[in-house]
Amino acid sequence: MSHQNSGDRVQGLRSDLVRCTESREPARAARGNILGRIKFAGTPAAPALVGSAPRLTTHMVGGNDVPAEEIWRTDLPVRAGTDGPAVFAEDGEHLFYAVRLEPQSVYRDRVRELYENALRFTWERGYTDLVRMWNLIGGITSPNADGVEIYRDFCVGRSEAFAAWSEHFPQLPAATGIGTLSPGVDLCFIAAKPGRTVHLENPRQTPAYEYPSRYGPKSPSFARATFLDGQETGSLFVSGTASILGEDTAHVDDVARQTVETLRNIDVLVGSDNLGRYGVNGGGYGVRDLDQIKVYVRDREHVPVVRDICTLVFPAHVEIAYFNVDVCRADLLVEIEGVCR
Ligand code: 3EB
Repeated sequence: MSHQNSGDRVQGLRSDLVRCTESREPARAARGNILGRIKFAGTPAAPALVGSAPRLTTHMVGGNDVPAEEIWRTDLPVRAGTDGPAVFAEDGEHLFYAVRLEPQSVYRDRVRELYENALRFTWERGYTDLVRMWNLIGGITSPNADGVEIYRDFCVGRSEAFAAWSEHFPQLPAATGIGTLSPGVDLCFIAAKPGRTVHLENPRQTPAYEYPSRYGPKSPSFARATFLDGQETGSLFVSGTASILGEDTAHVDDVARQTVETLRNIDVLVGSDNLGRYGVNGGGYGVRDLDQIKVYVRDREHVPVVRDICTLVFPAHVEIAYFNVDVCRADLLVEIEGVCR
């Protein structure tokens, strides 16, 4: 399979990650039509159409931190709308879909329903290939009303939905599963028309969907990265990545070593050897090619050390947003995601 030489290239999908200040309205600055926005805010809010573009709001910014917003743009004309409580926009090549699940005593059944509705909607509009999903989960490592950790509770419902839709969506995309600062689940994703995606695993890590049951009754449903073919070189969406080797957390209680191991995991994931295994041509990437970076840090006092390491590794011009939120295992101190283009 070649992803470099097809003549008929679809228009690209671009994103910006911007810090929000009141003096700067980022949405008006850049060219293109807005497909979707993810606002990392100081309070939770329902998804909404804002200036006719869908926006997910998630409570990830506390105290004195500056809110951030990720904006997905396309060159194609966009049509936006609602699907019950969900908002969406599509450009004929890409779909952005966002929905919020209010706090539940037990999440499983409502997560399954939410995901099934989303998958049905996506399939019916012809976006057969999932590209990138974000699962932003309040109280992610706290117990639900039955004493089950909310992340594990969530994973059961998500897994059941993907099982029910496995004939339509046989492959899992890149994803993030991370904590937020308020109860409830914020979900959004990007899907594409057929034939442009390749989903990748990491040779250093057990596929998440094969994690053993000691990490939860149903394994997490995601791939380590998804390549989306497009203009020029395409985009490689890197899932939330942590200091996991095989299926085990490495460097418990050492945030600096967890950060370095996470960066090494990303380096191998996006490298030419790994891309070659999946028939994704081109030179491959290194961790320094990661852009639109989000760094999630569990403990506020760890932010400076994580920031220092990231500042050394990533080029100065790259946008990096730091969020002080829980990670999905109590012993994971840091998680990093981004996009290589
Ligand atoms: C891990 O590698 C860390 O449940 O959607 C990363 C990315 C993680 C996505 C998800 C979870 C998810 O298992 C956690």
